[in-house]
Amino acid sequence: MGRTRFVLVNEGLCPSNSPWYFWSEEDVFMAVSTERFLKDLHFVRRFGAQGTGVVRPAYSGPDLGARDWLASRMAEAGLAVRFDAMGNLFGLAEGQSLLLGSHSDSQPTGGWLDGALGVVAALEVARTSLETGGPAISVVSFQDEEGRFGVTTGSNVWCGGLTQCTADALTDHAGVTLAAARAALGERVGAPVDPSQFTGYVELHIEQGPVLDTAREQIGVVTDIVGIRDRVITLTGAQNHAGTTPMHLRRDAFQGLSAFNAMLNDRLRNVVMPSTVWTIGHVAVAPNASSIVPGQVRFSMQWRDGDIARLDRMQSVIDETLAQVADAHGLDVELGPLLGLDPVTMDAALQARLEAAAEKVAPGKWRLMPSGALHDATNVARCMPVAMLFVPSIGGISHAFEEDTDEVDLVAGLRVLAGAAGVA
Ligand code: HGY
Ligand code: MN
Ligand code: MN
Repeated sequence: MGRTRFVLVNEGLCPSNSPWYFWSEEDVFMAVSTERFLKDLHFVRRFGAQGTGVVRPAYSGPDLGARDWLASRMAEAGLAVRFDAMGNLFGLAEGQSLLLGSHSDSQPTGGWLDGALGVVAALEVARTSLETGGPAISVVSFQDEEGRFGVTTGSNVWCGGLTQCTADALTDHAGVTLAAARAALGERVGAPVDPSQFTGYVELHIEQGPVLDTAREQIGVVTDIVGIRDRVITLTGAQNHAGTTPMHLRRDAFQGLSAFNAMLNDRLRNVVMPSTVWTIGHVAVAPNASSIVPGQVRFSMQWRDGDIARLDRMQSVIDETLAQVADAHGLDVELGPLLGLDPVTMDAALQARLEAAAEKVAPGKWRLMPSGALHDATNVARCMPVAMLFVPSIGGISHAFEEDTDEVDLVAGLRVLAGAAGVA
């Protein structure tokens, strides 16, 4: 798409003292530069690029490389750059400002847009606002949203949901502590960034689901974000010879996990709604050898729903089923710390600004919708008004190298974000 200069002309979205105010409504323009936005978005993709996706786990070389490059672009735009102790990267406007952003770390095998889209779009809106004398806009790329160490740890610590001390003790699946990993930040770390300098937070993100793509719509204005519970569970039995140990004498940890999973799926049916999800996404079998009865399995147990009471009921079913399986298979159960975030509702005023901008940019092609994915906005809602908007994920695919979004939809998301931020 060539360089297109737009100014979004409309009451409330483009101040009447703007030089473009006399344009008619159908001449929808936006001062943001779609070319510069897309160029930056494809540039950040290079950090950790693998096939069409990225491998940019928190504190890895590619993650820090991307953060350093984003910091340089923030500085070029005239924003004050600051890394906090967790590695959250801020581009700060002067005085009170609206905060826009997302995260730039990725899943172990991540998509190129998950998080990065929101950070680069925020940067484009902020620098356009500086160029056009618009409102004060700050930018953030939160660290470890993808939970290498837990659940959205960077924004969780920043908004006071998790102490630095507790976070530092969290480990990744390889046993590396967050404290050891964040030491790689080195001299980057500056003074803490006080959340009270921001009037609110708006995050543009890909939907990571099939709703918008299936409906051929461009924009989702988020109404609320589901809650999540996540813990690592270890089942320990007895490692033994796979040829000489009779089946009825085995204390096979993998058989225990297999029985647990089957019973859980059956029992949760009475508790869940169609939108409820639960996942065993990470499994480590020890010693993981063909001729050895598994003595131990360590697995992640994650569940999500929009209702706290249902999350609690699911936890009871999980705990009861674990106890029964452990008893039947002669296994010991070790429960890791229960991590989680409660469901949050978006701020009505900020959401209304997104709705108005969506109606201008994508009339008839936007909808209100909940978020089944978790986002930093959940944590940020602890300390300021928040709102979110989505653009479609092609095929509903995310957390995979195939993740993608049509360029025209990426630009629509940028324009709605700018419109809601009052940048024209
Ligand atoms: O898992 C999530 O929902 C987010 O993409 N980290
Ligand atoms: Mn994300
Ligand atoms: Mn993600």
